[in-house]
Amino acid sequence: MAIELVTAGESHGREVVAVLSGVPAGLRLDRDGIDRELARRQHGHGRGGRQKIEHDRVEVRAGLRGGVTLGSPLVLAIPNRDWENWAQVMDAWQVDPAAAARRRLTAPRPGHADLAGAWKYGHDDLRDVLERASARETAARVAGGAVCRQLLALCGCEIRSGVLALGEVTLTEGPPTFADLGRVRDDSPLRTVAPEREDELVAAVDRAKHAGETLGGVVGVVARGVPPGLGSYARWEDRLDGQLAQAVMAIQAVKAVAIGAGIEATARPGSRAHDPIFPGPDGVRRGSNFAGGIEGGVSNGEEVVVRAFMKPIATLRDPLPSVDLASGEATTAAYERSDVTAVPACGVIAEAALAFVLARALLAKFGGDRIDDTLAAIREYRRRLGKLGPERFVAP
Ligand code: EPS
Repeated sequence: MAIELVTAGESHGREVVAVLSGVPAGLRLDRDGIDRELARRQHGHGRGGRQKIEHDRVEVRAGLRGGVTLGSPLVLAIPNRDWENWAQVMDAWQVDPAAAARRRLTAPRPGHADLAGAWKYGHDDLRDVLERASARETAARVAGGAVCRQLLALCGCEIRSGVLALGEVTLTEGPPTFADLGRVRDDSPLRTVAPEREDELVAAVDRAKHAGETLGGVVGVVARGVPPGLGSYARWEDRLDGQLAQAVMAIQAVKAVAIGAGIEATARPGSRAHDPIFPGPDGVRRGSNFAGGIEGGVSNGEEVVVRAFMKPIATLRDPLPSVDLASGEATTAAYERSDVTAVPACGVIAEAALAFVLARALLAKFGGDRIDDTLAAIREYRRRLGKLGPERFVAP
Protein backbone atom coordinates (compact mmCIF):
# COMPACT_ATOMS: atom_id res chain seq x y z
CA MET A 1 0.00 0.00 0.00
CA ALA A 2 1.50 3.27 -1.08
CA ILE A 3 2.00 6.01 1.42
CA GLU A 4 -0.35 8.95 0.73
CA LEU A 5 -0.59 12.49 2.04
CA VAL A 6 -3.84 14.43 1.87
CA THR A 7 -4.13 17.90 3.36
CA ALA A 8 -7.29 19.80 4.26
CA GLY A 9 -8.17 23.12 5.81
CA GLU A 10 -8.60 26.79 4.96
CA SER A 11 -6.07 29.46 5.87
CA HIS A 12 -8.43 31.18 8.32
CA GLY A 13 -10.54 28.14 9.17
CA ARG A 14 -10.26 26.24 12.44
CA GLU A 15 -7.19 24.21 11.51
CA VAL A 16 -5.14 22.68 8.75
CA VAL A 17 -4.91 18.91 8.74
CA ALA A 18 -2.68 16.25 7.19
CA VAL A 19 -3.86 12.68 6.75
CA LEU A 20 -0.84 10.47 6.17
CA SER A 21 -1.68 6.86 5.37
CA GLY A 22 0.57 3.90 4.63
CA VAL A 23 3.17 4.58 7.33
CA PRO A 24 4.39 1.24 8.73
CA ALA A 25 3.47 0.19 12.25
CA GLY A 26 6.03 0.35 15.02
CA LEU A 27 7.53 3.78 14.28
CA ARG A 28 8.05 5.74 17.51
CA LEU A 29 7.08 9.31 16.63
CA ASP A 30 8.86 12.27 18.13
CA ARG A 31 6.05 14.81 18.44
CA ASP A 32 8.48 17.57 19.41
CA GLY A 33 10.37 16.75 16.23
CA ILE A 34 7.22 17.55 14.20
CA ASP A 35 6.80 20.82 16.12
CA ARG A 36 10.41 21.70 15.44
CA GLU A 37 9.78 21.37 11.70
CA LEU A 38 6.65 23.51 12.01
CA ALA A 39 8.63 26.20 13.86
CA ARG A 40 11.37 26.13 11.21
CA ARG A 41 8.73 26.77 8.53
CA GLN A 42 7.38 29.79 10.38
CA HIS A 43 10.76 31.38 10.84
CA GLY A 44 12.36 33.93 8.51
CA HIS A 45 12.84 37.65 8.09
CA GLY A 46 10.21 39.08 5.77
CA ARG A 47 7.21 37.12 6.99
CA GLY A 48 4.06 39.19 7.57
CA GLY A 49 1.87 39.87 10.60
CA ARG A 50 0.21 36.47 10.48
CA GLN A 51 3.31 34.70 11.77
CA LYS A 52 3.16 36.76 14.96
CA ILE A 53 -0.26 35.25 15.61
CA GLU A 54 0.45 31.61 14.77
CA HIS A 55 2.60 29.30 16.91
CA ASP A 56 2.13 26.04 15.09
CA ARG A 57 1.88 22.90 17.20
CA VAL A 58 0.72 19.52 15.98
CA GLU A 59 -2.15 17.61 17.57
CA VAL A 60 -2.04 13.94 16.61
CA ARG A 61 -5.68 12.91 16.40
CA ALA A 62 -5.37 9.34 15.08
CA GLY A 63 -2.96 6.60 14.11
CA LEU A 64 -0.81 6.62 17.21
CA ARG A 65 -0.92 4.68 20.48
CA GLY A 66 1.66 5.11 23.20
CA GLY A 67 3.58 7.37 20.79
CA VAL A 68 4.01 4.52 18.29
CA THR A 69 2.38 4.26 14.84
CA LEU A 70 -0.32 1.62 14.46
CA GLY A 71 -0.13 1.24 10.68
CA SER A 72 -3.43 3.09 10.43
CA PRO A 73 -3.75 6.60 8.92
CA LEU A 74 -2.21 9.38 10.96
CA VAL A 75 -4.27 12.51 11.41
CA LEU A 76 -2.14 15.54 12.19
CA ALA A 77 -3.98 18.77 13.00
CA ILE A 78 -2.49 22.24 13.35
CA PRO A 79 -5.01 24.69 14.81
CA ASN A 80 -5.10 28.18 13.26
CA ARG A 81 -4.88 30.63 16.12
CA ASP A 82 -6.01 33.38 13.75
CA TRP A 83 -9.33 31.58 13.25
CA GLU A 84 -10.82 33.37 16.25
CA ASN A 85 -10.28 36.69 14.48
CA TRP A 86 -11.84 35.40 11.27
CA ALA A 87 -14.64 33.16 12.49
CA GLN A 88 -17.27 35.71 11.50
CA VAL A 89 -15.78 36.26 8.05
CA MET A 90 -15.43 32.54 7.48
CA ASP A 91 -19.01 31.84 8.57
CA ALA A 92 -20.47 35.18 7.43
CA TRP A 93 -22.84 33.52 4.97
CA GLN A 94 -24.49 31.71 7.88
CA VAL A 95 -24.51 34.68 10.24
CA ASP A 96 -25.56 37.46 7.87
CA PRO A 97 -25.76 36.67 4.13
CA ALA A 98 -26.29 40.34 3.19
CA ALA A 99 -23.16 41.42 5.08
CA ALA A 100 -21.29 38.50 3.50
CA ALA A 101 -22.29 39.74 0.04
CA ARG A 102 -20.98 43.22 0.88
CA ARG A 103 -17.63 41.79 2.04
CA ARG A 104 -17.02 39.81 -1.11
CA LEU A 105 -13.52 40.03 -2.60
CA THR A 106 -13.89 40.57 -6.34
CA ALA A 107 -10.56 41.99 -7.60
CA PRO A 108 -8.22 39.06 -8.42
CA ARG A 109 -4.48 39.39 -7.80
CA PRO A 110 -2.31 38.82 -10.89
CA GLY A 111 -0.08 35.82 -10.21
CA HIS A 112 -2.44 34.31 -7.62
CA ALA A 113 -5.00 31.52 -7.97
CA ASP A 114 -7.81 34.08 -7.55
CA LEU A 115 -8.96 34.51 -11.16
CA ALA A 116 -8.47 31.02 -12.57
CA GLY A 117 -9.88 29.55 -9.34
CA ALA A 118 -13.01 31.71 -9.50
CA TRP A 119 -13.61 30.68 -13.12
CA LYS A 120 -12.97 27.03 -12.39
CA TYR A 121 -15.16 26.60 -9.32
CA GLY A 122 -17.72 29.31 -10.06
CA HIS A 123 -16.96 31.30 -6.89
CA ASP A 124 -18.15 34.90 -6.83
CA ASP A 125 -16.19 35.66 -3.64
CA LEU A 126 -12.44 35.28 -4.16
CA ARG A 127 -12.10 34.40 -0.47
CA ASP A 128 -13.48 31.00 -1.47
CA VAL A 129 -10.39 30.55 -3.66
CA LEU A 130 -7.67 32.18 -1.59
CA GLU A 131 -8.53 30.42 1.64
CA ARG A 132 -7.41 27.11 0.21
CA ALA A 133 -4.84 28.35 -2.30
CA SER A 134 -2.99 30.02 0.60
CA ALA A 135 0.44 28.76 1.56
CA ARG A 136 -0.90 28.29 5.08
CA GLU A 137 -1.70 24.78 3.81
CA THR A 138 2.01 24.01 3.71
CA ALA A 139 1.99 23.71 7.52
CA ALA A 140 0.11 20.43 6.98
CA ARG A 141 2.58 19.29 4.32
CA VAL A 142 5.44 20.01 6.71
CA ALA A 143 3.75 18.01 9.50
CA GLY A 144 3.27 15.03 7.18
CA GLY A 145 6.79 15.43 5.86
CA ALA A 146 8.15 15.50 9.41
CA VAL A 147 6.78 12.00 10.01
CA CYS A 148 8.34 10.81 6.74
CA ARG A 149 11.59 12.41 7.79
CA GLN A 150 11.61 10.43 11.04
CA LEU A 151 11.05 7.24 9.08
CA LEU A 152 13.87 8.14 6.68
CA ALA A 153 16.20 8.96 9.57
CA LEU A 154 15.84 5.38 10.82
CA CYS A 155 16.88 4.26 7.33
CA GLY A 156 19.98 6.48 7.45
CA CYS A 157 18.66 9.32 5.29
CA GLU A 158 18.87 13.02 6.24
CA ILE A 159 17.67 16.17 4.47
CA ARG A 160 18.91 19.77 4.61
CA SER A 161 17.97 22.98 2.83
CA GLY A 162 19.05 26.58 2.53
CA VAL A 163 18.51 29.79 0.61
CA LEU A 164 20.88 30.13 -2.38
CA ALA A 165 19.54 33.39 -3.81
CA LEU A 166 17.08 36.07 -2.75
CA GLY A 167 15.82 38.74 -5.10
CA GLU A 168 18.77 40.03 -7.08
CA VAL A 169 21.42 38.62 -4.72
CA THR A 170 22.84 35.22 -5.67
CA LEU A 171 24.91 33.71 -2.84
CA THR A 172 26.00 30.58 -4.66
CA GLU A 173 25.79 29.48 -8.29
CA GLY A 174 24.93 25.92 -9.21
CA PRO A 175 23.64 23.03 -7.14
CA PRO A 176 24.65 22.81 -3.44
CA THR A 177 26.02 19.78 -1.60
CA PHE A 178 24.83 18.41 1.74
CA ALA A 179 28.00 19.86 3.29
CA ASP A 180 27.28 23.33 1.80
CA LEU A 181 23.88 23.28 3.48
CA GLY A 182 25.56 22.44 6.80
CA ARG A 183 26.42 26.15 6.97
CA VAL A 184 22.74 27.13 7.16
CA ARG A 185 21.64 28.17 10.63
CA ASP A 186 17.97 27.75 11.38
CA ASP A 187 18.06 30.60 13.88
CA SER A 188 19.57 33.04 11.37
CA PRO A 189 17.20 35.58 9.78
CA LEU A 190 17.12 34.03 6.31
CA ARG A 191 18.54 30.48 6.51
CA THR A 192 21.13 31.11 3.80
CA VAL A 193 24.21 29.15 2.73
CA ALA A 194 26.31 32.28 3.39
CA PRO A 195 25.52 33.46 6.94
CA GLU A 196 28.29 36.09 6.64
CA ARG A 197 26.24 37.84 3.91
CA GLU A 198 22.84 37.71 5.59
CA ASP A 199 22.93 41.37 6.67
CA GLU A 200 23.03 42.33 3.00
CA LEU A 201 19.96 40.23 2.33
CA VAL A 202 18.11 41.44 5.41
CA ALA A 203 18.64 44.97 4.10
CA ALA A 204 17.29 43.93 0.69
CA VAL A 205 14.16 42.51 2.34
CA ASP A 206 13.72 45.71 4.35
CA ARG A 207 14.11 47.83 1.21
CA ALA A 208 11.53 45.69 -0.58
CA LYS A 209 9.13 46.03 2.34
CA HIS A 210 9.57 49.79 2.36
CA ALA A 211 8.88 49.91 -1.38
CA GLY A 212 5.76 47.72 -1.05
CA GLU A 213 7.52 45.00 -3.05
CA THR A 214 7.91 41.23 -2.60
CA LEU A 215 10.95 39.03 -3.33
CA GLY A 216 11.45 35.59 -4.82
CA GLY A 217 14.56 33.45 -4.74
CA VAL A 218 16.16 30.03 -5.01
CA VAL A 219 16.44 27.30 -2.38
CA GLY A 220 18.55 24.17 -2.44
CA VAL A 221 17.47 20.90 -0.82
CA VAL A 222 19.75 17.89 -0.48
CA ALA A 223 19.07 14.39 0.86
CA ARG A 224 22.02 12.24 1.94
CA GLY A 225 21.89 8.50 2.57
CA VAL A 226 19.16 7.78 0.01
CA PRO A 227 19.43 4.08 -0.91
CA PRO A 228 20.10 3.40 -4.60
CA GLY A 229 17.21 1.97 -6.59
CA LEU A 230 14.36 4.28 -5.53
CA GLY A 231 12.04 5.24 -8.40
CA SER A 232 12.12 3.43 -11.73
CA TYR A 233 12.91 3.96 -15.40
CA ALA A 234 10.37 1.23 -16.27
CA ARG A 235 7.25 3.40 -15.95
CA TRP A 236 7.38 7.15 -16.59
CA GLU A 237 5.25 8.00 -13.59
CA ASP A 238 7.62 6.15 -11.24
CA ARG A 239 10.67 8.18 -12.21
CA LEU A 240 12.04 9.66 -8.98
CA ASP A 241 13.10 12.96 -10.55
CA GLY A 242 9.61 13.39 -11.99
CA GLN A 243 8.02 12.67 -8.62
CA LEU A 244 10.34 15.10 -6.83
CA ALA A 245 9.75 17.82 -9.41
CA GLN A 246 6.00 17.43 -9.03
CA ALA A 247 6.07 17.63 -5.24
CA VAL A 248 8.45 20.62 -5.15
CA MET A 249 6.73 22.47 -8.01
CA ALA A 250 3.46 22.04 -6.09
CA ILE A 251 4.72 24.38 -3.39
CA GLN A 252 2.92 27.71 -3.74
CA ALA A 253 4.91 30.22 -5.90
CA VAL A 254 7.54 27.70 -7.07
CA LYS A 255 7.83 28.07 -10.84
CA ALA A 256 10.86 25.92 -11.71
CA VAL A 257 12.68 22.91 -10.28
CA ALA A 258 16.14 21.59 -11.16
CA ILE A 259 17.70 18.24 -10.26
CA GLY A 260 21.48 18.32 -9.77
CA ALA A 261 23.22 20.45 -12.41
CA GLY A 262 20.13 20.18 -14.62
CA ILE A 263 20.33 23.82 -15.70
CA GLU A 264 24.10 24.26 -15.98
CA ALA A 265 24.63 20.94 -17.81
CA THR A 266 22.63 22.17 -20.80
CA ALA A 267 25.57 24.38 -21.80
CA ARG A 268 28.33 21.77 -21.34
CA PRO A 269 29.62 19.03 -23.63
CA GLY A 270 28.55 15.53 -22.58
CA SER A 271 32.03 14.66 -21.34
CA ARG A 272 31.66 17.33 -18.64
CA ALA A 273 28.02 16.78 -17.84
CA HIS A 274 28.11 13.21 -16.48
CA ASP A 275 29.66 11.57 -13.44
CA PRO A 276 32.47 9.04 -14.05
CA ILE A 277 32.21 5.67 -12.29
CA PHE A 278 35.27 4.25 -10.46
CA PRO A 279 35.87 1.04 -8.55
CA GLY A 280 36.86 1.41 -4.91
CA PRO A 281 37.64 -0.81 -1.94
CA ASP A 282 34.24 -0.15 -0.35
CA GLY A 283 32.16 -0.02 -3.49
CA VAL A 284 31.56 2.03 -6.60
CA ARG A 285 32.54 5.70 -6.36
CA ARG A 286 31.47 8.66 -8.54
CA GLY A 287 33.81 11.43 -9.65
CA SER A 288 31.13 14.12 -9.38
CA ASN A 289 27.38 14.43 -8.82
CA PHE A 290 26.03 16.49 -11.72
CA ALA A 291 23.14 14.03 -11.93
CA GLY A 292 21.97 15.08 -8.47
CA GLY A 293 21.78 11.48 -7.29
CA ILE A 294 19.31 10.31 -9.95
CA GLU A 295 20.05 8.56 -13.25
CA GLY A 296 17.30 7.19 -15.47
CA GLY A 297 14.72 8.22 -12.88
CA VAL A 298 16.39 5.97 -10.27
CA SER A 299 18.39 7.03 -7.21
CA ASN A 300 22.06 6.05 -7.54
CA GLY A 301 23.16 6.34 -3.91
CA GLU A 302 24.69 9.81 -4.28
CA GLU A 303 23.20 12.90 -2.65
CA VAL A 304 19.80 13.78 -4.11
CA VAL A 305 20.07 17.47 -5.03
CA VAL A 306 17.07 19.65 -5.86
CA ARG A 307 16.70 23.38 -6.40
CA ALA A 308 13.39 25.23 -6.26
CA PHE A 309 12.91 28.61 -7.93
CA MET A 310 10.25 30.73 -6.26
CA LYS A 311 8.61 33.79 -7.78
CA PRO A 312 7.86 36.88 -5.67
CA ILE A 313 4.62 36.64 -3.66
CA ALA A 314 1.63 37.87 -5.66
CA THR A 315 -0.01 39.91 -2.88
CA LEU A 316 1.30 43.46 -3.37
CA ARG A 317 0.75 46.48 -1.16
CA ASP A 318 0.72 48.61 -4.33
CA PRO A 319 -1.49 46.28 -6.33
CA LEU A 320 -1.32 45.65 -10.06
CA PRO A 321 -4.22 46.40 -12.41
CA SER A 322 -7.13 43.99 -12.26
CA VAL A 323 -10.80 43.70 -13.16
CA ASP A 324 -13.64 43.87 -10.65
CA LEU A 325 -15.46 40.63 -11.32
CA ALA A 326 -18.68 42.05 -9.85
CA SER A 327 -18.86 45.13 -12.09
CA GLY A 328 -16.52 44.32 -14.99
CA GLU A 329 -14.75 47.65 -14.39
CA ALA A 330 -11.01 48.22 -14.27
CA THR A 331 -9.63 48.34 -10.74
CA THR A 332 -6.57 47.28 -8.76
CA ALA A 333 -6.08 43.91 -7.06
CA ALA A 334 -7.26 43.28 -3.52
CA TYR A 335 -4.76 43.68 -0.65
CA GLU A 336 -5.18 42.71 3.01
CA ARG A 337 -1.68 41.90 4.29
CA SER A 338 1.27 39.96 2.95
CA ASP A 339 4.72 38.54 3.51
CA VAL A 340 7.63 40.34 1.79
CA THR A 341 9.27 36.98 1.15
CA ALA A 342 8.73 33.35 2.12
CA VAL A 343 11.86 31.94 0.45
CA PRO A 344 13.41 30.70 3.76
CA ALA A 345 10.15 28.86 4.53
CA CYS A 346 10.13 27.40 1.01
CA GLY A 347 13.32 25.50 1.86
CA VAL A 348 11.71 23.85 4.86
CA ILE A 349 8.60 22.99 2.86
CA ALA A 350 10.76 21.57 0.06
CA GLU A 351 12.52 19.38 2.65
CA ALA A 352 9.08 18.04 3.60
CA ALA A 353 8.28 17.43 -0.06
CA LEU A 354 11.51 15.46 -0.52
CA ALA A 355 10.87 13.55 2.71
CA PHE A 356 7.43 12.50 1.53
CA VAL A 357 8.49 11.48 -1.99
CA LEU A 358 11.60 9.64 -0.79
CA ALA A 359 9.67 7.83 1.97
CA ARG A 360 7.01 6.83 -0.55
CA ALA A 361 9.62 5.54 -3.01
CA LEU A 362 11.52 3.77 -0.21
CA LEU A 363 8.40 1.98 1.01
CA ALA A 364 7.47 1.13 -2.59
CA LYS A 365 10.83 -0.63 -2.96
CA PHE A 366 11.31 -2.17 0.48
CA GLY A 367 7.72 -2.51 1.73
CA GLY A 368 7.09 -3.39 5.32
CA ASP A 369 3.86 -3.34 7.30
CA ARG A 370 6.14 -2.95 10.28
CA ILE A 371 9.19 -0.68 10.30
CA ASP A 372 11.49 -3.55 11.34
CA ASP A 373 10.54 -5.36 8.12
CA THR A 374 11.46 -2.26 6.09
CA LEU A 375 14.86 -2.01 7.78
CA ALA A 376 15.54 -5.73 7.33
CA ALA A 377 14.74 -5.45 3.61
CA ILE A 378 17.18 -2.54 3.21
CA ARG A 379 19.93 -4.53 4.97
CA GLU A 380 19.29 -7.53 2.72
CA TYR A 381 19.47 -5.32 -0.36
CA ARG A 382 22.78 -3.84 0.83
CA ARG A 383 24.12 -7.34 1.29
CA ARG A 384 23.05 -8.30 -2.24
CA LEU A 385 24.75 -5.27 -3.84
CA GLY A 386 27.97 -6.12 -1.95
CA LYS A 387 31.26 -4.55 -3.05
CA LEU A 388 29.83 -3.38 -6.36
CA GLY A 389 27.13 -1.28 -4.71
CA PRO A 390 27.61 2.46 -4.13
CA GLU A 391 30.32 3.10 -1.56
CA ARG A 392 28.13 5.79 0.01
CA PHE A 393 25.25 3.36 0.69
CA VAL A 394 25.43 2.30 4.32
CA ALA A 395 22.51 0.14 5.44
CA PRO A 396 20.80 1.08 8.74
C1 EPS B 1 -0.63 33.64 2.51
C2 EPS B 1 -0.92 34.89 3.07
C3 EPS B 1 -0.56 35.23 4.47
C4 EPS B 1 0.58 34.35 4.91
C5 EPS B 1 0.14 32.91 4.69
C6 EPS B 1 0.11 32.62 3.24
O1 EPS B 1 -1.62 34.95 5.36
P1 EPS B 1 -2.67 36.04 5.80
O2 EPS B 1 -3.53 36.22 4.59
O3 EPS B 1 -3.44 35.43 6.94
O4 EPS B 1 -1.92 37.27 6.19
O5 EPS B 1 0.91 34.62 6.25
O6 EPS B 1 1.03 32.02 5.29
C7 EPS B 1 0.66 31.47 6.48
C8 EPS B 1 -0.40 31.81 7.18
C9 EPS B 1 1.60 30.45 6.93
O7 EPS B 1 1.44 29.93 8.02
O8 EPS B 1 2.54 30.19 6.16
C10 EPS B 1 -1.04 33.30 1.15
O9 EPS B 1 -1.86 34.03 0.55
O10 EPS B 1 -0.57 32.30 0.59
